Amino acid sequence: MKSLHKTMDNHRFTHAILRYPAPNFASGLTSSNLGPPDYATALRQHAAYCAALQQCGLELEVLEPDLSYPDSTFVEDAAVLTQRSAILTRPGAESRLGEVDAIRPAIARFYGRIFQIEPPGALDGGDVCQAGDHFFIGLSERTNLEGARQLANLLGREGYSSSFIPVRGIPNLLHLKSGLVSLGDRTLVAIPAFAGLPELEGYRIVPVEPQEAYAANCLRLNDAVLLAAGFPRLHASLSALGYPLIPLAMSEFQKMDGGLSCLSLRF
Ligand code: CIR
Repeated sequence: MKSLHKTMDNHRFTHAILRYPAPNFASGLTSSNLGPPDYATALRQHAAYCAALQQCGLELEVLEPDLSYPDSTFVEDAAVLTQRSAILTRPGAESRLGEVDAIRPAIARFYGRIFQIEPPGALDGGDVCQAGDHFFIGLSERTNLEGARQLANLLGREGYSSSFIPVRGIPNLLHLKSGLVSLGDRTLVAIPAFAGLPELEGYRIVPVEPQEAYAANCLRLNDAVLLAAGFPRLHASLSALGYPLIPLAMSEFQKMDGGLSCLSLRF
């Protein structure tokens, strides 16, 4: 097992696990109505994403494409990685359940403490937003109360606190982290549906305008922030806060309801 860089700041990373999009990527789940993704463009966008992670100093483990699971490039949903342990999830979409066993060996190369969400719990990693030693867990179409409770218990045993945020019924929002992201420094990026929640009191909120909602799913990696290209208002807000920004074309992943964070597991 390789040793991990340990720190209390959950935005400092040395490694990431990813999976190349499979040729049947377009057969994955989507609700976007943006048309089918182009595979060659998706591969180019994925390569640029990998290069951005490397630019931020991360060492990458990129797994082979897996034709059994067209959504498996969205590795974030299959696990929750913390500085203390790894928790394999139980994705809420039946077609994605097998992604967990497929990624387990890659995680076991780095983590000795591995836990698992058990039935009837369901939980997607996209519903889990870590802000320092606190976790916001979204209750969505993919994550049920039982899954959220199991995760909160496992995290609690590791010394982390959690709170639950309702995500169901918010239009065009698949996961909590599609609309609520931690940048560290007690700063959260939030769409209007989340910005005023009492659970977020005490945090500095970077608001995302409704027409730029897709860009909310940005990603703080060490000193930089990765951001979907083409969203000038959020770009300006984050720039004003002093974060070096790396804009990335994400169109083909957006067509499949995926954002920046979904494409990697960072640790
Ligand atoms: C799905 O519907 O499961 C995939 N097409 C997209 C998953 C995106 N994952 C994420 O936001 N964490």
